[in-house]
Amino acid sequence: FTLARHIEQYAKYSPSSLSVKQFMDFGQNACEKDSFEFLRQELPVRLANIMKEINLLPADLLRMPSVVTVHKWYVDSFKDVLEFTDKDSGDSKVLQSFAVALDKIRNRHSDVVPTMAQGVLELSESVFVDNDTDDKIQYFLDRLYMSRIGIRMLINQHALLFGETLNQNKRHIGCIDPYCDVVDVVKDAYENARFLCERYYLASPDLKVAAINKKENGIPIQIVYVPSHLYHILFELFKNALRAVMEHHGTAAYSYPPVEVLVVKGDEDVTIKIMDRGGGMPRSTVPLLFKYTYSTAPRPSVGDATGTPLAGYGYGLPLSRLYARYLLGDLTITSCEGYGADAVIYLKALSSEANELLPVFNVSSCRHYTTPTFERDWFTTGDIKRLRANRNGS
Ligand code: W6P
Repeated sequence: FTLARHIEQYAKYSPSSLSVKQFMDFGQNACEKDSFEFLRQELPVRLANIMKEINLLPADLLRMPSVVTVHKWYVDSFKDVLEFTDKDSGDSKVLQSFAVALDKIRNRHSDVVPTMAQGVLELSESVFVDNDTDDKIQYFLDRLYMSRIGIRMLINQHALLFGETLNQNKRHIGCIDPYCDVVDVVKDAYENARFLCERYYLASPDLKVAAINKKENGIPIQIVYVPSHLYHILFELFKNALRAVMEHHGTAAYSYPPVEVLVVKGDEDVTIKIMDRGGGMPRSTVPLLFKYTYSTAPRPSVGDATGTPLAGYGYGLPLSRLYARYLLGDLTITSCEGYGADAVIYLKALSSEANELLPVFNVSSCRHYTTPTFERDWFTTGDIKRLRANRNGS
């Protein structure tokens, strides 16, 4: 049985999407053997599904050294997990070597994001990237990174629940906090973003938080969630908001308008709205904020951990939106040009509804790579001019 055949075999299965509630039940009731038996099937399924898509990338991109490297990591990890297919799950030595293998896999993939960014950069420096290719890259990276978030979640849960991690928060079930206090995470993320802002601008806007918990009056807004994911999203949004305010008002200003945060718990959603008065941006810029092939500042090279404080929108916003969407939430940005911008994070209020959103490789996802984008069915003056120009062969 060749590697390619194994990939075909596992890619026929769809990834099993878990809810936060299932992660909790599993964390409280399952033993290491159960977890091992689940993961040795589920990890190859998730890896094979995304590997099928790597193979469909535009040929130019697939040739880039960084992309070849990332592809190789997936092949190696897929092989590593397959080693356990026929092992005895009752043998504690097997369980121990599985834990070691997972740790190795996690470390191997730690730089997937900057390495893919490097690959995209290599591509744009070697050939002209047309819109079609650009769309395919966007589609693929969203799916690759979402797949990666899910795989790392599974590996982290196994490691935290059955590994010998010391001083772990007693309340947590793996990386899930059953009583994740949203306002606490907001304040924590703001304080750390403010620290960077102070270091760079020697000043910073204040934070104003309001929490509305109508249904459970007076009780803090708590959700069953992965606090590290929420922190990641909030920290990114605060860095952007603080920078916008500082740049818009100038570093010599006497005072700055605060960044205002509203946290509201409803029946279906917990909504976190972050409002800055940083001057906003044109409406046409907003969709670009979520593109991997767009950045307002040159990106630091791979391995450069220093970066600039409050650096340009690298992959921070598209990744933050993936973290929000991973458990069926969302992230939107609305601009009021000349005034400021609002970022809104939506999270599921109920853990039973917070299901993993995972990419599936099938006929439909395959089509995204193989068929060119649709012909436009809305027209405007500029399009007609471009059409005439094309017809004249210019
Ligand atoms: C801006 C640009 C931006 C991105 C993300 C969050 C907040 C803001 N504010 O001006």
